[in-house]
Amino acid sequence: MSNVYEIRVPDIGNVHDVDVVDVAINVGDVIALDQTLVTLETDKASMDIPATVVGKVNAIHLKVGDKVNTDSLIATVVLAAQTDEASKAVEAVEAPAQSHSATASLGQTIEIVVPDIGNVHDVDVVDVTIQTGDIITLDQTIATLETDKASMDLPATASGTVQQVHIKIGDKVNTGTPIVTVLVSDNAVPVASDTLPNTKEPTATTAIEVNHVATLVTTTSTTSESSSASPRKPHASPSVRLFARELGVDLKNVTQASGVKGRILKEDVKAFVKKAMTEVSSGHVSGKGIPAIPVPDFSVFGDIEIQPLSKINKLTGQHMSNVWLNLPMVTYHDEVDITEMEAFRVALNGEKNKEKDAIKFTGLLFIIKALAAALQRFPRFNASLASDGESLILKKYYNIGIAVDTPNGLVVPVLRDVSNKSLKQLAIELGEKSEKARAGKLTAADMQGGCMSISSLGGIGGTAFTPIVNAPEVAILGVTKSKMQPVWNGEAFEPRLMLPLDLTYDHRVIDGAEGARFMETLKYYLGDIRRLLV
Ligand code: CAO
Repeated sequence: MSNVYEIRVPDIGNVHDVDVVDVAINVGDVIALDQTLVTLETDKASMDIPATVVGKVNAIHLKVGDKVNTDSLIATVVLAAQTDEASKAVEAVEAPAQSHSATASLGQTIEIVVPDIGNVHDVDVVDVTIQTGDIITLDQTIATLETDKASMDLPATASGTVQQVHIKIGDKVNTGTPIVTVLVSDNAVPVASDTLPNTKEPTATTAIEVNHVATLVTTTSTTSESSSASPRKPHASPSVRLFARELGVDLKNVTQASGVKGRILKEDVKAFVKKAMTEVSSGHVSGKGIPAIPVPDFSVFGDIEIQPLSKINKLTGQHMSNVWLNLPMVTYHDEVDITEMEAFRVALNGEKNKEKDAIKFTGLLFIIKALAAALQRFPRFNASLASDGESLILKKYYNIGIAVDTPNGLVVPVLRDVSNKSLKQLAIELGEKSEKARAGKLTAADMQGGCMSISSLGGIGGTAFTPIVNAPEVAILGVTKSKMQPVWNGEAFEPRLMLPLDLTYDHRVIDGAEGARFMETLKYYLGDIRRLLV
């Protein structure tokens, strides 16, 4: 015998032009007995074709997307050792076929059983798609069985009402195991013997697997060419299903399916796991699973009134909770001397008040300008963390969100391109946006595209607070009420107008020293706003 061996598709029964959906080997690979070489798939079942010899792959004769039949050439292999049993296995499917028949007629109660699944035993039930009371139709998938080499959907062999389901996920079944009792109600047709599988007696261990998968393909494809009424399950080969199960991955959650016909590949499962791990390690976790806080019946303590939350309240609450759970936040407090800035602002308002179209300049406008200037010097503050936590998205525009208090709750309209706008333009825009906000007329576009936000409570009061970052932004500036304070100038105490500032930042992106430097820069501009002109 030549030491070059041709591995061919084993007897796959009564199906033709079966899709190759995965080729798991490359030329030059040393393959082991039973190692999966390729995966084939029909509408209803899939099978891994295992190596029947040990050796080095010399050539591969098919590729993903090809259609193959029994005996199609898969690969030529230079044998490492003669493996007679394996060789026999490829040809070992000559035993006489068994045949089964079943009939059902209207009004009759029948039991659908596991069809002849060949020489395999105690096969796992991995899915049961029906329940008592369901109306099922002929060919509808009612359960899925799986070995470590193949999976198959079991189709209904009659239409009717499910009276009792005899199996559940996790059970082990064999040929003839009852699956379901059905009261035949419509379209009940005899299941002809030639639509059930031919089974063949294997002669070697490898052949058992080869024959087994062939049987599964035959069983499922020939009885179920019509479309199934059950919802579509994730498509994956048995080896991928096994792989996913070992990792505890529910394939229903794997949305990426890069294989042929939307099939989930091993790489997709790996990518899913990697993403999940990255999210955990980078803090991108939802925080779900935290026990809820019990709410007692307060009415036992006195009168109460139930006030429904506004839509904005609920959305803000959800967003704030998500941010709180996902971001490690630090708040840095400081104060800045705005005595000169305030003098300028008052003077400006005095001049403007003489005009007809008087615009009110509040301190917030100066803070917005100073913040944009600081952001230009600290690009990490003008950034967002990529969703995989692997990179920073640096923004080259300077849009500032302003938290606005409205009767319906907190909203954050965004002032765009603030570094290129005058104080007057910003005053007009802020006036319009806050008015629109309070009238409940902000559009989604009005609130998108912010780089960093300001929450100003200065018109109300306060000495300090800890604002929550409006993620995916990475920082927020809080402002509370300015007040005159005695400040030591080296020789004496001087009355100065001091403005408290609170800088909360995402510590995954910004470290403490950078946060402090950012604040110093902000103070530098606010301490003498002429510096904004430089
Ligand atoms: N220190 C002292 N006085 C201040 C001040 C400060 N830091 N900030 C504003 N003021 C004064 C203003 O000068 C103005 O004084 P006059 O009435 O004498 O002119 C008064 O307070 C009211 O200012 P304003 O609120 O109308 O204007 P603004 O530009 O400062 O703020 C806006 C605009 C829309 C941010 C504000 O109206 C608002 O809604 N703030 C609430 C934001 C909020 O709820 N944040 C919390 C978010 S976290 O839950």
